This record gives sequence, C-alpha cells and structure tokens, in this order.
Amino acid sequence: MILSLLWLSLVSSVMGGVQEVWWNITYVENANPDGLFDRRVVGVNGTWPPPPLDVNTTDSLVVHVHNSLEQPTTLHHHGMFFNSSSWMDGAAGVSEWFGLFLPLPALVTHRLSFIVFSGIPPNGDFDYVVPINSSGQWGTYWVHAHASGQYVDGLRAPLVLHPPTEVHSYDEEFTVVLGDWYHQQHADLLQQFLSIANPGGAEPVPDSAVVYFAQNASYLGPISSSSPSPVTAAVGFNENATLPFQPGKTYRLRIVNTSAFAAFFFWIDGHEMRIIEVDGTDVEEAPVDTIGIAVAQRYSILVTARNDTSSNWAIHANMDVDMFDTVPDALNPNVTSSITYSSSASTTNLGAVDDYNVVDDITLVPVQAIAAPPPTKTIVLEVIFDTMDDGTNHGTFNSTVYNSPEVPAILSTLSLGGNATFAQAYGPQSFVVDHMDVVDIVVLNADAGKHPFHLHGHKPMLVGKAEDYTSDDPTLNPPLVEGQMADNPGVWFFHCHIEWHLEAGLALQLIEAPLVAQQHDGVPQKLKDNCEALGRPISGNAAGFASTTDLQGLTVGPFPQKLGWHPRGIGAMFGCVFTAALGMATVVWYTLGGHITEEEMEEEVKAKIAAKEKRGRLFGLLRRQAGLDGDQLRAAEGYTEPQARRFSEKLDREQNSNIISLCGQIIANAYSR
Ligand SMILES: [Cu+2]
Repeated sequence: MILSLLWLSLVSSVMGGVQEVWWNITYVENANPDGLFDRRVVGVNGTWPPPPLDVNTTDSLVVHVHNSLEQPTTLHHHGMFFNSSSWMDGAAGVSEWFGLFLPLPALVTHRLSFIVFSGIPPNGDFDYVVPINSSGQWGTYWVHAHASGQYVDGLRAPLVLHPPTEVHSYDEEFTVVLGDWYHQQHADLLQQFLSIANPGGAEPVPDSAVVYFAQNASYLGPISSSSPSPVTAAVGFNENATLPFQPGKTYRLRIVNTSAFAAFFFWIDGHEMRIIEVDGTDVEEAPVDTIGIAVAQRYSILVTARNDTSSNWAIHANMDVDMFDTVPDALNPNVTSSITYSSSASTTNLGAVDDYNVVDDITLVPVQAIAAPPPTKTIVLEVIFDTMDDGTNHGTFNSTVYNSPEVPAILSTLSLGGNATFAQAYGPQSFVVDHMDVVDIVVLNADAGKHPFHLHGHKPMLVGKAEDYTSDDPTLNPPLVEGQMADNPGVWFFHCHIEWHLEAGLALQLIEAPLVAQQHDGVPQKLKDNCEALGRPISGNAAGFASTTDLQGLTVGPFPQKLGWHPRGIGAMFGCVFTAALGMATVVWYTLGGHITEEEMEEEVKAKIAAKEKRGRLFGLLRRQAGLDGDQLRAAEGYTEPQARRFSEKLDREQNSNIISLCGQIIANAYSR
C-alpha cells in the first residue's frame, strides 16, 4: 500500500479539468536549508520542501492526502473560498477536529488544549477537493498544515492559480518563497512559549530565514558553485539560490511569506519593482521601493531586466526584527540571494538601506473595484495579550481565549437543526451571522505587537486603517470599517496568522448562515470517519450534546486574572511573608556565628549560579523589561504618545506579573524542598 502510494505520488495527472496530486505527508530527517543545522521537518513524499502547485483556473484541484505522521494533520489552501463547502478548508477544530494534550514540562501549567491535533488521523487518508474552476479566484496562494504547528516544521508550499488571460503583461514568472526558520521542533518551542516561565509571552525567535524560488511547479536548483546539504540539495536556498534574468524581459515575481512569525522586507538591488497583485487581487501598477510582507501575505511585482549584463545583483529578504523580543548574536535576520545575468559576472550587493520605504496597502487600487456595501452587522474585537490566571500569557479577542470545540463547528451546524443559529451552542468565541449579512469586523489592536489577521473563506475589503484607535485626531483615527459579505454559508476561522498567537488563542469562529449551510450538506463520510477514529463526537453542540446550553466537558480558559484577595493569593502572600521571615532569621543566625566554612560557601555559590543559568530566560526577561521605559521606546520606535503609553502600561503589567510569577516560583520551590 505504502509502495503504491509512493509510486502514485511521483506523478500528478491532469485529466478532465481535474488536477490531482498525491501527497504522502512524511517526516524528512536531516533537512538543512539554511546550511546551519540538520533537523527533522514535515515534508511530502519523502522530500522537503513540499512541491509547489500550479493550477489553471479552468481546473479543480484534488489533493489526495495520506498521513504518515505520528499525529493528525490537515491541509489548508490559504485564501481559497470553498464556497458552501467549508469542510474542505482544513482549519482544524472548525472544519475538522483537534484537541489532544501534549506532555508537559514542570513549568507549564496550562493544558495545551488549542494547539493540538486534528483532521486526518495517523495512517489515515483524506481527499481535499479545491473547486478552483468554480471559485472565480486566480493569483498567488499557498497551502499549509493547519494543525499542531506542522507548517512551522515545514508543511507549506506555494499555490499559483493561472487564469486564461492575465490582466498585466509580462514575459516570464517566478515564485519567491520566504520563510522564517527554526532549528528546534515546533512542539518544543510551543511548550516554552505557553509556559509560566514566559509570563510576558515572548515569542520564539527564529534561528534564520530562508528564501527559495519556483517556476512551473518545480523549485529552482542551487547555483553550480555551491555545495548544499544532501537532503535538500535539489533546491537552492538563500545565497545558493538565483533567478536567471535576460535583458529585455519583464518578470512577474510572486512573493509568498510562509513564516510562522516574521514579516519580511524584500527588495532587489539595481532594479525597480511595481506591485500588481495583493493576496489574489490584481491591483493597478504601483511602484515601490521595498515590499513589506507579513505572515501569510502574497504580493506580485513586475521587474524589468537590465540591459547591462556585466553584473549580477543581490536580492534582499530582511526579517522585521522589531517583532522579536531579542535578536540573538547568532541570528542573521537578513538573507540574500541573487539575480543572475551571467554566470561569470560578480554580484553587486548594495547592502543595508537606511529606511524601509514600504507602500501603505490601503492605497493600492484593485483593477476591478467593488463598492463597499453598507454594513448590516458589526463585530468589534479588541486584541489583548495578557498573563492569565494560570500564569501563562495568552492572546485574546475581548479577553476571551479561543479553544477548539470537541465537535468541529461545521458538524454542529449541520446537526443542530433549528438550534444551529444559537452562537452559545458553538462555545466561546463563536459569532453567528445571517446569509448575505455585510459584516464590519473592527479590529482594535490594544497590543504593542503587529498582528496579521486572516479570515477563511472570504476576501475581506480593507476599508479603513487607523494609526491609533484611542486618538481623537481623525488623521490618526479615521472612521474604521472592514466590510465583508456573508455569502459563503459554513464555518470560517478568523485568527492572527502568527502561529504562536493563534496557538495562544487569538482566534474566533464565524458561523455563517447556518440554516442555509444545512441545505448544502455535502460533508464527506471520510471526514466523519476520521473524527470518530480520533475518538471524537461528530454531532451536537461544541461539547457533543443536542443542546444549546449544556457544554459540560468543553475546554475553556485560561481566564484573565481577577484582582483582589483570593485563597491562592492569601496562600502566596503567607508563603512570601514566611520566606522573608526565614531570610531575616538566617541573617540573625549568621550574626550569631552560625556561618558555614569558605569551601561550603563556594559550593553553595556554584549551585546557585547553575540554578540561575537554568532559569536564565526568566531573569533575562526581567532585566530586559527593567531596562526599557515608555519614553525610551517611544523615542526609539517613533510611537505616538498614546501608543507609547499603552506599550509602557503593558510592560508594567508584564513586569508585575513576572515578579508575581517569580515570587510564586520561589514559594513553589520552597514547598518542594
Ligand atoms: Cu498576532
């Protein structure tokens, strides 16, 4: 069976308007795209990176998936509508199930309930039908795992949809894949991230970045003079990758940011760029110095080749280090590859730029302009990150953490009958909208970080953007609306695409036109079988009951800390006072001559240093935060006063919670001795 699958996987056939590919999802050992570290990745058919997909819009795409991993998996074709078939969308927990617990290290107190496993069980199969020929979409997309952070471990590939005629003309095209790159496994990083040792919620910082190129459903190989690592030697990465250019030609570069966390700044020395597509929407040509591209975004640019072939030119992809808590000495956040005119010419690298002059995406003009319809419903979401009552840091909309339901929400929709219109039946962070509602999703970012939000199943209109939503100044805070037609019955995820933030709970599910969705029930039996194979209920409310209110057993929380005196707080205070009294008693004991010998003291100091190094992350965090205040940040980052104030307040809160947590840890340590 495995053999025949492997054989089948070598071919992708095109027949009768259906492009089929066979993806056996496998671990690949010793992949080393950055040339710095061998690691296990998640690949396809025994290779990494997973194959790039190119599909004509006259075809539909069927991806036959076999899961050879030890954990459930899903595929999400990012940006595709899946009109009235949201079960094909691959968002675990929304259209498929996820919800196991990971083994926890001692410092983690929260059950990692959101993170987890979904969809296709180990050794299971599922056919993803992507109805490209009926979705009316074209342009640049990508496919990635939407379960257990598997895309961070490598399960990600570009997907290009070619219409019969393009709006803009060019001679040739390439796809440019950007990604941040971690050397540790995603599961290990996640345990460190959602831990009481990380109450400030510092995200894992990537170890490096990768850039590589594709054309006609194949990746470009490395330049001939390179000596790439054997497992990933078929593909050129970073300085081993190059785009062959010819004078007189104009190229379309489709840039996809497949990162877990980092936004990129992208530019090419010696060449001008014009934006022509953003996230599947053709736009009027707009010249730009630097492409600023957040996680999951896509841009197409036109680049006209030089007439002079005496030099090759550097391509720059710099990660946005402002997003990182620290920039480790070992990290090179700025990677380069090149454009080659002549293999004998040297490469001109103009180096760093003073300022990233990016285009404001709201100024880009779609080729097919659609008037924004008046809204019929408004959902206001405030983005808040905070240390929760279990000591871990989580991302929330309006202070509520998203957890995946026991029953995939689309199966609740299809099985609850008339009760399917009650939002509470789907668990917290579920919003029901009516068919053809025009929904304003107003996102207020109360967090100091940047957040690239993604709505499944739709192409939102970006209809407003404010520098500072707390300001009375209309230039900083113009009227804000984001209109979205509810024309796609089903269940759709809305979440931050920074994988760490999604896993910290910054998500919600939109239950769209549930009664209309019931008329289009086409859930494949295989999806239900897969859920059942994972031991999950396939009908009823979020907890599996035929009720709108009984949600017993559903995972919720953690919750914001409640200020005031609670039994645990009183216990902690008693512990602190007891520890302090013990410390003072020790001082008295010393003065009375109860001291230890010099050798004993040396041993004790050594042990303390070792223990402190072990907790280095926590101490580092405290030091970092103690060293920054709002004014310094404001000066350094050019923030407005209210932004700086919020940032400063956030740091204060985090510092307080760090100290509380440190105190708690000292008490816990004291108890455990
Ligand atoms: Cu985010």
